[in-house]
Amino acid sequence: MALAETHPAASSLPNGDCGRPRARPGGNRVTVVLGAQWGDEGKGKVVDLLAQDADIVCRCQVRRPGSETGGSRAREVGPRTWILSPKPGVTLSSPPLAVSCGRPGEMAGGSISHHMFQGGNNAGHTVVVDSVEYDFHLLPSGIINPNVTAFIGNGVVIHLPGLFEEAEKNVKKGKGLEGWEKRLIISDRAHIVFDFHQAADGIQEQQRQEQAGKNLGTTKKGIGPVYSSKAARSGLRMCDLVSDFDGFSERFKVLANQYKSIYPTLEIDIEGELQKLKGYMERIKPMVRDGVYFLYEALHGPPKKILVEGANAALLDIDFGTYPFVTSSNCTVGGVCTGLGMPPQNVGEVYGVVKAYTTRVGIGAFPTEQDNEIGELLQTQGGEVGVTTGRKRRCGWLDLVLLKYAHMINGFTALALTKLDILDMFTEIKVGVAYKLDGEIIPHFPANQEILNKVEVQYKTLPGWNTDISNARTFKELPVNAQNYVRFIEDELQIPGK
Ligand code: 2SA
Ligand code: GDP
Ligand code: MG
Repeated sequence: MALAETHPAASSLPNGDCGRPRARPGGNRVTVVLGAQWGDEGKGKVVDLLAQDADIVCRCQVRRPGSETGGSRAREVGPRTWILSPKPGVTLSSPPLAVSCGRPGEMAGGSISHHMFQGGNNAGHTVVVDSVEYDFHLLPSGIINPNVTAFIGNGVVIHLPGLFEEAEKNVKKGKGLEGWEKRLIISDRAHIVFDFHQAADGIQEQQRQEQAGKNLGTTKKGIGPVYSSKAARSGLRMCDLVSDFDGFSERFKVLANQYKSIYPTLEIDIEGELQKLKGYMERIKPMVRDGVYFLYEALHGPPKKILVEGANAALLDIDFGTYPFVTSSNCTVGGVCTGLGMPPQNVGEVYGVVKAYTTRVGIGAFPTEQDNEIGELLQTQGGEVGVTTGRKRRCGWLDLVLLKYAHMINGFTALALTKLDILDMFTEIKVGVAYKLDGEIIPHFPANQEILNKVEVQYKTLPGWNTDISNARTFKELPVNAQNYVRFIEDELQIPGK
């Protein structure tokens, strides 16, 4: 596999799908960025890199050609190789893997978004643009760019007070968010998270703790309850809110009363809530559009570079994650089509974002977890704290069994490896390569959590590099042991090149 040696300044995105616009039979293709572990891999940073020249970032940002926020620039350095400059950060690439070893915040300046086709304000990250720190949860952070239109797809669940609070908080911090309402498009099919969904999330967690002795460790943002309402066909969507407020009010009352009967301690001021929702309705109405037609036009209109970003990650996927310790949406590639309303043939590149070690926030099995001083070191050096809840993230070694499983589901066409610099201080680094059960290697990533809890991990130990790599700008500048770590991951995962 050829490694990047030089970095000509040809400004472009790293692949054909998100590179320079050109007409495509069947329409434009979207470039997808997905978390490959338990979330917080640094998807935002990768999106920032890819978004430099993108026209649309889905959940979704529309960037018009030529627009910039003065931050990092993606530069093509060969087929499927990329480097980010000028701010530290990134990338040292060997196709199809991109390696990032910058520091948090430094790479910001361009658009960074956490959100898109699924999830809600459970996800979150901090973006630093021109030394101003913004917090994003539901809003795609690309909205900081005045030339960007952000699109929130139908698979996303929206808590309206949370959305406005997030926008207002960020507006106060700097000029970036001014006029954000004009740059946001929300699918009319997106479901609404009500305050009682959030309250019910808290009650459910308390009940789990009392009844089962443990909870799920949710963010209490109402994610489980609102997706339950959606599946039960009693949920309310943006199109209901903005079309006929009387009809909406009737259905809201029915749903609120259902919740009150399920959770007798739940207090809901139905009339007060409706009054507040009416206020939000007036503000949100101009942003609500038919998301299917919006995206269809983007896919079949003039050639565009479209970027789709997933919230959360493969192992938190409702179907493929470590159920029941998962979120309530599909964070894997299938969710792109159902969460935006587009056919699979328009899916182009699929980037799997992989942290150079593993973290998990919340409860659930974590085979390579290091509940010891190694884990503490990763936690402190990596600044591993939940952006939404402030919880410490649990930390452990990289787990290739898990990553191979995530790759089977997502079919990654490229990997982006982040936070390699956090491993700088280790003299030796372990990587989980197989799981054993009762002394026998098991050939798969188990679905059953009791089994996953019991597996014994087989590790390969690699020598560390004990060098500060945060200023490295090319793959060649990485210490040889760091290069070997990267190559080992590449070889093990065998993400196919093009
Ligand atoms: P939920 O709230 O119902 O989606 O929680 C269910 C599980 O999903 C996990 N989850 C997350 N894991 C990593 N990062 C997330 N976002 C925040 C962040 C987390 C935070 O960016 O740091 O601030 O705590 C996120 N959101 C949900 C959650 O821990 C449960 O295991
Ligand atoms: P996301 O949810 O996947 O977008 O990730 P988060 O933003 O929640 O967490 C990733 C954190 O790691 C962020 O604070 C990033 O700024 C930071 N980060 C991303 N890439 C790197 C890297 O290469 N090195 C370091 N030190 N930090 C990074
Ligand atoms: Mg995060």
